[in-house]
Amino acid sequence: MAASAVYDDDMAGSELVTSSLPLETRFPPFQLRQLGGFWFPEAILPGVAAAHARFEPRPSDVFLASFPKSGTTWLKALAFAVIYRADHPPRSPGHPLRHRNPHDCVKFLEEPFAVDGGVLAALPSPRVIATHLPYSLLPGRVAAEGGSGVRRIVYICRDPKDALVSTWLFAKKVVAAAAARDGDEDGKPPPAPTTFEEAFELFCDGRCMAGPQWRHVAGYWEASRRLPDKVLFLRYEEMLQDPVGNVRKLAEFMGCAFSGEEEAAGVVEDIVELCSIDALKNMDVNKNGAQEYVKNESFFRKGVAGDWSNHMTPAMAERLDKIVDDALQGTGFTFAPAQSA
Ligand code: PAP
Repeated sequence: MAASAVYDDDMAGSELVTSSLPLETRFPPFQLRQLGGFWFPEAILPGVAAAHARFEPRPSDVFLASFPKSGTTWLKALAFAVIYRADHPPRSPGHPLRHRNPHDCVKFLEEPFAVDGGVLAALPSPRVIATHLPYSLLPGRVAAEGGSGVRRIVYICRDPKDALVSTWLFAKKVVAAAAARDGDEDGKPPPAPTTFEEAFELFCDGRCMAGPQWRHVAGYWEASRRLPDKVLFLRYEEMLQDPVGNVRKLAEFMGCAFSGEEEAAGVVEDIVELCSIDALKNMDVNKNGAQEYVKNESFFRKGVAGDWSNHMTPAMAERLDKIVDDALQGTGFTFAPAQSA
């Protein structure tokens, strides 16, 4: 299928020839390479190759897909809390989400060690696995339309202007964390963070992690139209407006709808509360813990729709909206107008 064909174009044997891929260095700390029409941090490409070559999906797997900074952490928390609620009732003091960051509860398919380190293979079924890969670059065994069939995929999309702002602010934190960690031990000064204006231009050109954002969204949108039972398409802004309704939808899609007793006991509301940005932000692990490259607190900022207006001029917003609208012509998809922050 197309995904594998695109990917194979950039492969030599079973190894990805990273150095042959187009390079973008203007978005530190990430050095991006272009693969199959999308830009990725160079460091994850071995994980992408491993996922294509050796990942073994199971029929019960659920994949959580997103463009970065579009609600991934929230979706990870919600899906984890929903699917494992029998073992981990949302109110229990020992719930894993009270002691581990959502990124430690749900791993990315393409992250180092996920496939080749046996991290995903060691998980009990049903597994919840995240990915920032676009639909066209999912391993054929995950997204084969026909044959063994597409696995269940939940996609979350967000207004590109808010995703851009969130990405830029997050990248600054990663640069600062790298500088604090490495100092100038290699004799080179730490990379200067990109200005917002530079990040905006790169984003408009599709040159950002997993960009172009609109093509990422359109791929999953089209798949969700073709395969509504296999691909659930959620919007961050709608989840903010109606978290309970969206969590019900998520549970039904994952094959574990809430029972009448659970509804009556308020389990849906408990999950929404457990996974709310305020609750997660205030957990000790998210105030003081860290991932390898950044503090856990960096994943929780405002969590609202429309914060772009505090960082972007109306002219910039209009320009990006037009680029996105033009690119989405013919897909039947539009971004709903974002609310004000
Ligand atoms: P990732 O791609 O690095 O995993 P991701 O979780 O997709 O990041 O995006 C982070 C955004 O989600 C942040 O948005 P902001 O910068 O505009 O504030 C973050 O605040 C927001 N976020 C994180 N957790 C939640 C949550 N529980 N509810 C709502 N928004 C959240």
